[in-house]
Order: sequence, then structure tokens, then C-alpha cells
Amino acid sequence: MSSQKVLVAGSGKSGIAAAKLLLSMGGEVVLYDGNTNLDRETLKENFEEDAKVTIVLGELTRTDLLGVELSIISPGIPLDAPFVAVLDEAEVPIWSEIQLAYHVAKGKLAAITGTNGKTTTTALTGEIMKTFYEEVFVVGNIGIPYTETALETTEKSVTVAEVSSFQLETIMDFHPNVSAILNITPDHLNRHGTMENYIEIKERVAVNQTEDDWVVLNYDDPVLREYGEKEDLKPKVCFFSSTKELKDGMYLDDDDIIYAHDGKKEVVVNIHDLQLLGKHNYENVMAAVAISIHMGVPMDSIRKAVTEFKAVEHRIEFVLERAGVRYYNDSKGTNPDAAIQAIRAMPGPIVLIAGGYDKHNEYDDWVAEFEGRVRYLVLIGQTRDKIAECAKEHGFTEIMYAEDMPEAVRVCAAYANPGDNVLLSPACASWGMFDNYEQRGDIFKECVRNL
Ligand code: UMA
Repeated sequence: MSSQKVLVAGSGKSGIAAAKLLLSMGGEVVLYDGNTNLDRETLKENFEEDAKVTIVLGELTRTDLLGVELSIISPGIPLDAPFVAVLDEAEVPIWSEIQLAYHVAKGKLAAITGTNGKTTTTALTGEIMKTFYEEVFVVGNIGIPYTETALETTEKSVTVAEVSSFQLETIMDFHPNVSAILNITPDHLNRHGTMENYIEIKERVAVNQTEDDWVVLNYDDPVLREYGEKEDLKPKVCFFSSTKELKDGMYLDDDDIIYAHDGKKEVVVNIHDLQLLGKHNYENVMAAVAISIHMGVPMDSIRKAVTEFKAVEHRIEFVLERAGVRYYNDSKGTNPDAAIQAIRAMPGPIVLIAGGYDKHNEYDDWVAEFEGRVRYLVLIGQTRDKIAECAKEHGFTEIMYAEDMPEAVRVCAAYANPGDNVLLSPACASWGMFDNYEQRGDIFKECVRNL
């Protein structure tokens, strides 16, 4: 890797972190970004003045690839982006940013994927690890690129990585000691094409694991159950279930989370001692506990961390109560399945803000959850008409449109009665109206505080 010339595609968080890692290892970087509106000088400010970085914006040509031996691709870039064909033609291998990080990182690794619950499970697993291990890094899709911390890791380190399907698409020998797939429901199909392809990419998190490793899987998800029961699956399987008592694994027994193993049943925690709301969160806790057990953390440390853990920002996050109305920020509800969980977790009637970027998802299952729960639906963004049409087909007509977040929050405040819950849970990505879901959630919270 040292002294290699590497193309880094994408100049967001991942691309900058990957470029810095390569440079600090003595490499040379061609930093490519398709966005011609970016400012070269601003990009250069990320690096030392004499850093060996060439910046290419817009179109990538064969000439830009002279001497390039490897390319690192940012997660947000699809493999059908035109410049990828130039890389393929020049036979330059393509690694994802997490693959590069893995290549140089040391210590133990837990990698968590799934359509929903990844961020909460990763954050909780990280907190559990911190109660027992000294050097813990929590990275990946959660917001800190893995390449940002990879060089700091030592043999004693533990890294907990949230990994998305985008990041798994171009791994090579990425090999966690413990992996977890929390659930798989339709998402990102505009990029991955078919559900089969999306499932196959998610399952790649365990593809390089061996008999010494563990994969934690959701027993209640038929796809994952079948995967875990495959004869030729190499890692050991630890299932978790919120619906069925398991002979081995984690399950929910009324209000207790139980760990069944070696013919014993151990109570991990009572759900009333948790500070997280909703069944989906009990599943996240079960997954985090299972991962932690197989990463070698003793049960007492696990118990302490899970009872102290609070919801992560932007995921069913309580903002404030005003005039008897409670406001919740679930900006991380970027697909219908995540948004269903937020609806189910609300303690009473809901005034819902939804809509955003169109990822070609279907909204029927989500709208079906409205009955008896959602009183008004306030729609923003590109998907407004598609959602409104779907809601009407399901007989839901209490729909209003808003042009931006301040207007949406004002409308909700005007229509909400004391005892209602105003919930931002868009079921769509934020792109188009906002830079990312964090910005969308922050703006929502600011509007709520300004009411
Ligand atoms: N770009 C191109 N060509 C393209 C597309 C993008 O050049 O065809 C360029 C853009 O102009 C931009 C750069 O690529 O300059 C952006 O790269 P990026 O989208 O990979 O963004 P990063 O800032 O590197 O953030 C990424 C993840 N983003 C995505 O997967 C879209 C972040 O996940 C992650 O936190 C971060 O790496 C650190 O690991 C965000 C996300 O939305 C939260 N993830 C999806 C999700 O959770 O649903 C998967």
C-alpha cells in the first residue's frame, strides 16, 4: 500500500478519510469527484500543503489513471456510475472504503448490518465494549469513516462498525470476528436493482468468516433464518427472536430478555429497565448483547451498559413537550420499515411528517399502520404525490402538503391536540431537500424549539 498510487472516488467524509490514510502511509492519491461544482482549493485544505494529491473533478479519463494501481470507492457512489467503466477498462481493482480500513486495521472487529436498527445496535454495542475493553472504536455508516480510525488501532483494539449494503458491495477480504444481520426488508432497490441482489450484498458481511467466528441473525426474519440454517455456512450462528423461545440464543420471554445456552436460561435484562422504546429496540438490544457475548464481554458489564443506554440522536428521539403535545425526531426513519417501527413505538395519537427523496420504495405496508394511530399526515419533498396517492388508496385522507420543514412543523402544532405526538419519520431519504438525515433532524428540532 505504501508508495502506491491510488484513486479515491468521492470527496465526502469517506473519501477524505481514505485519502488521508493513504497519504500517511506514504502513498499518492488521485482524488476524484463527479461534482464539478466543488472547489479544488477547499478540497486541498483537507491535506498538508505538500501532500501528493491530484484532484480530478467531473469526467475521469484513462490519462488520469496513469500509474494508478488501486481505487477506493465511497459508499454513496453506485457501481454503474460512468467513471467506474473507465476503472474497469483500465483493470484497476475497486475496493470499498471499509475494505481499505480493514486492510490496515488491527485488533478485533464486530460488523453490524441490516436494513433497520444498525445505528442503535452499533452505538449500544460500542457502549457495551467500552465497559470492558480499553481501546474501542465505533465507526462506519454511523458517521465516522472506518478509514479515519484504522491506523490508530492496535492488537488490543476493538472496532464496532456499522456497515451498509453500499459499503459491502466492494469488499474483498473484509472479515469481522462477529458479524450481525439484523433484518432485511426492501430498501435501496434503486441502487441494488432486485431484492435478491440486496440480500446477497447484505450477507457478504459474513462471507469471509470462518468456523472460529460468529454471525448473529434475526430468527424472525425468514430470509435470515434460512441463511443461518444453511449447512455450508462457516461461522457459528447465534439467533435472536422477539417471538419464539429458542433453545440456544437470545429471545424475549414476556418482559425478560433471555440468553439460552449450554442447557441454561439466563435473564439478561427486564425490558422495563431499558431506556429504549418499542419491540424493534428490544431486538436491537438482543443483537447487541449477542454480539458482545461473542466478543468476550462478561454479562455483568453487558447488563450495566444496556440499562444505561439512551436512544441515539434522530432515531425516535424525544425532543420536547409543548402545550401537552410531545415532539419526536425520527429523521433516521429513511425507509417505510423503519418508519413503521416509529409509528408503533409512539405512546398515543400521531401527527406525522413524512416524505422526501424517492428511493422507489412501496408505501402500502407503512400506510396500513396509520389506522387508529395517525390523525394527520403532513407531506414534504419529492415523494409527496406518490405517498398521498397510496394513502388515499388505503382510505386515509387527512393529508396536508408543506413546502419546507418550518411550515410542516407549524401545521402540525396547529392541528395537534394535547396528548398527541408530532412525529417526524419520513419513510424516505433526505436528499433533495437536505444534505443528510442529520441535517433534516436538526432543522426539525430547531423548528420545534422555536414554536
Ligand atoms: N459522488 C460522485 N459520484 C457519484 C455519487 C457521488 O462523485 O456518482 C460524490 C459526491 O459528489 C460527493 C461524494 O461522492 O462529493 C459523497 O460520497 P458519499 O455519498 O459516500 O458520502 P460520505 O460523506 O463519504 O458518507 C458516507 C455514507 N454515505 C452514504 O452511504 C450515502 C455515510 O452514510 C457514512 O456515514 C459515511 O460515509 C461514513 O462511513 C450515510 C447514509 O445515508 C449516513 N447511508 C445510507 C443509509 O444509512 O441508508 C447507506
